[in-house]
Amino acid sequence: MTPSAKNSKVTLIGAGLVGSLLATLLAQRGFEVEVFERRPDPRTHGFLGGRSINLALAERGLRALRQAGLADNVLAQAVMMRGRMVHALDGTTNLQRYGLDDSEVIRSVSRGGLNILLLDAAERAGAKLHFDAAMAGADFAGGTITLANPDGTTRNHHANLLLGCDGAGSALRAAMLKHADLGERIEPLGHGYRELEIPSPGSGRFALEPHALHIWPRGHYMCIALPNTEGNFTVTLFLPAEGAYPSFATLPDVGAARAFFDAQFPDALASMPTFDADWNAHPVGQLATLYLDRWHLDGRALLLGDAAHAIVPFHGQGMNCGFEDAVELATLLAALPSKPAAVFAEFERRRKPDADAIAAMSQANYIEMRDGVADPHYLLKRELAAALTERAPTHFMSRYRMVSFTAIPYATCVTRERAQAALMESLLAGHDSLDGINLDAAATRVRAELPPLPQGA
Ligand code: FAD
Ligand code: E0Q
Repeated sequence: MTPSAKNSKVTLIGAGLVGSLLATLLAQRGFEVEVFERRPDPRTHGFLGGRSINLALAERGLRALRQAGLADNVLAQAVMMRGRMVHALDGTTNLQRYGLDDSEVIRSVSRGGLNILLLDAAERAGAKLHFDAAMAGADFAGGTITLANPDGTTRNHHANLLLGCDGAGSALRAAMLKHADLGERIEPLGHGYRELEIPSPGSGRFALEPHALHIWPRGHYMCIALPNTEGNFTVTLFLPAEGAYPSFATLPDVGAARAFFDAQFPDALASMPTFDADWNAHPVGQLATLYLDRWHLDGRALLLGDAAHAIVPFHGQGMNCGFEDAVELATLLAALPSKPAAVFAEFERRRKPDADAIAAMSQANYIEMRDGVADPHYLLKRELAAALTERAPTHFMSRYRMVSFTAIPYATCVTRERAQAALMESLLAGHDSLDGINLDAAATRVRAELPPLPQGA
């Protein structure tokens, strides 16, 4: 514990995934942590109406949880996913492994279960949590925030150092924007999502292969399904919000939706007995990328996680990236607790290039997921990448593996991916199979032309 962190007070807005982990990490380092969360306590009130929503946890997130001493507890509630199970329209399936072997897997975790585990950890570490306490405004000069009570009344609270973990629609960001031009830019994707369910056929069994992320790519849209420990899958349909059929606007009622699923996802629909109720009960979520030029207001307030850099979900990295943020910030703040302005500036300097990089890779992965996975040139590149990985493992690693199974900074993943892709295109020029390519000579070129991969990352 850093002695100078003792008695340093911090106020967190939002006890979601990033806020509850950051509260734990800071309390473990001796900070006096207070957290204000808009929603009621999910440990006593249930989570999101009891719906099971899950998300993919990869190496970066796991490392952050290890730092907090929580990795084993989380892994005990997770389902391993070895790869992408691609479902073609004719019902045939094909597993594309994510990594080289079972040491390179991602995990499906329950959002509610993970949040509850992190809230318990934050409290154990000494953080004070306040629920039903929505931040409604901030007086940065006076050092107070206004909190809205559920009954409509408000109260003021003293808060010197504000850390905004309040998600994509951040109230702290809105308050900061009244004082400074943070260069906010919100880029809507134009596609939305709706969550559905494939229930367990009974006794904890699974209707589909449990150890995979299922994906039904259909060109301009797709469905995915992630397993839950209870034997059910959470299904997410990603679809244009409006425009020509099919879009959410052209599926005005559950009858139209069912006809669409029957034509495009017949095998999935056959396992969805609650389709009608799910379609009607769950709203369409919107997707966007959030960019800010600045994440902080001097030494008074800092944004992190989705509040600073919300991204589209197609690489499964939003939480993972936010967890990296939490570790980076806790480390910097513990080293220099009396210099928040310097810490915030350094945090932004370190994390902004990586946040921009994962934003770009996540957008690119939507295109790759929804149509690329079936494209012959894409499959040929995958084949070549596998051959080069085997022959030059110190110099060649697919972007997916760098992002999901290492902590190589996201910005470095982008530059390496670019160099690797250019080299692969040059190796594939004039070929439509690997047959005529001398793979050992190709590997020699890889070692000569690409810098070695960082060790131990
Ligand atoms: P949030 O989780 O949104 O938490 C914000 C918290 O702040 C909430 O508890 C909220 O109630 C609270 N809050 C809001 N306003 C206030 C206020 N005014 N006062 C007080 N509290 C407030 N990421 C992955 O890593 N893997 C995945 O597979 C993945 N899949 C995804 C799928 C979808 C469809 C979507 C939309 C996202 C996905 N993500 C995934 C991204 C991930 O959900 C986010 O990156 C992550 O939840 C960000 O955490 P956060 O704590 O910053 O924000
Ligand atoms: C993962 C794991 C929502 C979502 C979450 C994900 C992934 C995808 C497609 C989606 C990316 C991939 N992916 O399979 O390449 O790895 O988290 Cl849509």
